[in-house]
Amino acid sequence: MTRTTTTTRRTLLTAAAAAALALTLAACGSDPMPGMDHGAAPSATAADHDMPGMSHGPDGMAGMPGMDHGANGLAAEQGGYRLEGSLADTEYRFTVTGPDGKVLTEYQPEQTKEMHFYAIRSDLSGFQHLHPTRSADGTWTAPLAALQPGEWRMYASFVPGAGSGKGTGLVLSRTATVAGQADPVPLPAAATSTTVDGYTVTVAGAPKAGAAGELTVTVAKDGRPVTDLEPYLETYAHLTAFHAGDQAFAHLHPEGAAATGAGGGPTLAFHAELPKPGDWRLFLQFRTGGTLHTAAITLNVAA
Ligand SMILES: [Cu+2]
Repeated sequence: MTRTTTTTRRTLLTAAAAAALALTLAACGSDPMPGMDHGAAPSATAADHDMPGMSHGPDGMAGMPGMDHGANGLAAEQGGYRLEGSLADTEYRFTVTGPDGKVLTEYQPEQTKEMHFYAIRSDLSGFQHLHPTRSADGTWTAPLAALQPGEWRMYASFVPGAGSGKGTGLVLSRTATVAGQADPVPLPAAATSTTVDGYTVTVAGAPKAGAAGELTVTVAKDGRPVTDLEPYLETYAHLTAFHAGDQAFAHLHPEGAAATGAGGGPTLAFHAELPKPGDWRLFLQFRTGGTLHTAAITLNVAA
């Protein structure tokens, strides 16, 4: 018979909802908007691995085999749909090939658009979000603003209107290199608020990686709540996020009904499900007086 050892039961207090985020307040540095930087347009070269004219190749090379699911926007191919693209100067031209090997020409609009396109540099600077045009043969053209030299990732977010994945949203991406000396922009420290065009944007919520949570965003101007947000893509704010390090992508959808008329704000709630811990760069886009504003803020997501 052995003596029973005394077990000390330690109750670990889970810091359940430590209300305020464990985020450090930013040094309030006015976030540069590199995407809007129309400085020296570097000559771009098509990325090494983004060879145009390879649209019918069977699943080879690019793409991330074995990462069909949960690729977080980092794969060039998913569910049989494959992105091919090339960058020439600041124009990114691309196609999506469907499971049948043919260029996809049918799409289901989401948030009013058949295609949502994003570009971001590997240091998460230079965010661009645009809606390319499609020609009858299925080729998309995205006219980008100036791209600083460096490694970029181009994302196509869409809902196929044909094929086995019809109706299921996909985000595919590829990298592209812009020639020139790349000057890395340090990722701004995690913060709870930032300013853009005179608006102060405050983010609250403490999402955990891989778990459903909520983020709320409050918009103020001159110390007063903003209540005249206009609909932009059927929402009062469009929120996308990119993971520091690997550029994983997330689109945070607003909770509640679609925005129909002007008068949104000041607080907007988003369903947050960020798949990985660490820093994420959030880009919040909202419209007032016919002008689109893009606020950028870093959010740290706990494991
Ligand atoms: Cu879009």
